[in-house]
Amino acid sequence: MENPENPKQVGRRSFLKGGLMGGVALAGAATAGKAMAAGDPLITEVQDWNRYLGDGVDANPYGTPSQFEAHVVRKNVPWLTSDAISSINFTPLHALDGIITPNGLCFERHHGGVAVIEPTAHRLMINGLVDKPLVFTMDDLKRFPRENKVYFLECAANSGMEWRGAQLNGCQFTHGMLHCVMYTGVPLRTILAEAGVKTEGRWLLAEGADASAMTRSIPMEKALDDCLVAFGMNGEALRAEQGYPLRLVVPGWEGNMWVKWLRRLEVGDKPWQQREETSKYTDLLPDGKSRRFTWAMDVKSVITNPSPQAPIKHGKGPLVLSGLAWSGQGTIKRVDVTLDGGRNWHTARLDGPSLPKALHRFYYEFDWDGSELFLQSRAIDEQGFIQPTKDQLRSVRGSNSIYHNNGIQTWYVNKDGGIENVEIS
Ligand SMILES: Nc1nc2c(c(=O)[nH]1)N[C@H]1C(S)=C(S)[C@@H](COP(=O)(O)O)O[C@H]1N2
Ligand SMILES: [Mo]
Repeated sequence: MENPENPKQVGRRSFLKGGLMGGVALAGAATAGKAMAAGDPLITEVQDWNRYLGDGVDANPYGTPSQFEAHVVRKNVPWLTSDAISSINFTPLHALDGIITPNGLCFERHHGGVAVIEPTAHRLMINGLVDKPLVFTMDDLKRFPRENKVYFLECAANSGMEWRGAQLNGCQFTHGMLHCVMYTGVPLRTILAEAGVKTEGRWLLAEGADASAMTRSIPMEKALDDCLVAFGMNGEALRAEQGYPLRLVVPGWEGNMWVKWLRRLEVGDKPWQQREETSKYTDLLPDGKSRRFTWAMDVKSVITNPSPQAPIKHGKGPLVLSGLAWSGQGTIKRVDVTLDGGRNWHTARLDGPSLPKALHRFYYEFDWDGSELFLQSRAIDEQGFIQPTKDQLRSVRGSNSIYHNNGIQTWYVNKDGGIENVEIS
C-alpha cells in the first residue's frame, strides 16, 4: 500500500523486512493480528448491536464516555490526606493517549474544596500599584482579544511520594498530578495594561475566591510574558474543579501558582511571602536551608504504557511502548527509552504537535521476546536540560524534598507481562 507521507513507499511490510524491529523476518514472525479463525461467532453470528436499534440523538445531550470505559477515572489515594476537601486525585495517564487530557479526567487539587460560583456573581479585581484599580465581570473579560494555548499543568508535588524510593504502583499515582489542556483566555498583560502598572510594580499577588483563598506571588516579568486569565478549557467553559469561571494559567510553572476561581490581582513591589511560598512549595536541602521560588517545572518524562495498571497481556511479539514528556522550559527535543535499566538507550519516536510547555507524546515500538524488562525513559528539552536519575537528584537535593522530583522512573516487567514500580538509581 502506498504511504502518502513517504514517496519511497516504506510501509509496515518493508519496515519489518528491513529488520528495524530487531531483525525479524516477515514470514513466521509474530504479528499483531491473528490468523483468521474459522467459525468465530463474533464474525458469523448477528450480534445484539447489529440486530436492535440504538438510542436516539436526544438520549445523552451532554456526551459521556462509552460504558465500557467506566474504569478510566480519576483516583485518589485516601491515606495521603486526612480528608477529601484539601486533597488530590490523579489523572489516569496509563489509559490516555495523545497530548490532550479530557476535561473530566484532569486531576484535581483543592485546598478548600470546589468553589461553586455563579458566573454573573464573579468579579476580578485589580488593585495595588496601578494607575486605575479596576473590577471586571466575566462579560467584561470576554470583550478583550483572547488566545488559545495548549499547556501542561504539573503540581510541584507530582512524584513527591517517590522521593525516597519506589512507592505507589501505577503511573496514575506516581505521575498523575499532571494534565494538558487547550486554554482559552485573555493575556494577563492585556488586563494589567488596562489598569496601568506603576513603575514600582514588580510583583503580582493572585488570589482565589475559594474557601482556601489560595494566594501566590508572581514576578511581573512572568505576568507580562505568557500568563493567561482563562475561562475556557478544551473548547468549553472551565470545569468547576478547574476553577470555573476563571483561572490563572502560568505556563511551565508549578501548578500551585495557577490560582483557580481567580478573584483578585494585586500589584506590589515585593513578594508577599504567603503560606504556599514559604512553609509549602519550598525544598528543604541537606544543610537545613530551603530553596524557594522554584517556579519552573523541569524536564521530565514517564512511560505510561506498559506500566503497573497497564500490564502486557498479549504475550511476545509486537509491542507499542508509549509515554509522555514535558518541560517548563519549552519543547522536548528528544526522548530516549531503555528496556534494560539504562544499559542501552534507544531514541523514541515523538508523535503529534510539539508545543512549548505542553505534553509531548512518544512511542517506541519493539518485538518483546518475553524476557524481563526494566523500562525507563529520559527526556531532553530544547534548552538541552536532561532528565536526571533519582540519585543525581538526591546528590544535590538530599532526601528531605517532596517537590520537583523529575527523576527517571523505572517499571519492572516480569515474564508474564506483570509490572511493578521499582527504583534503579
Ligand atoms: N483557588 C485555588 N487555586 C488553586 C488551588 C486551590 O486549592 N485553590 N490549588 C493549586 C494547586 S496546589 C494545584 S497543583 C493546581 C491544580 O489544578 P487542577 O485542580 O486544575 O488540577 O491548582 C492550584 N490552584
Ligand atoms: Mo499543587
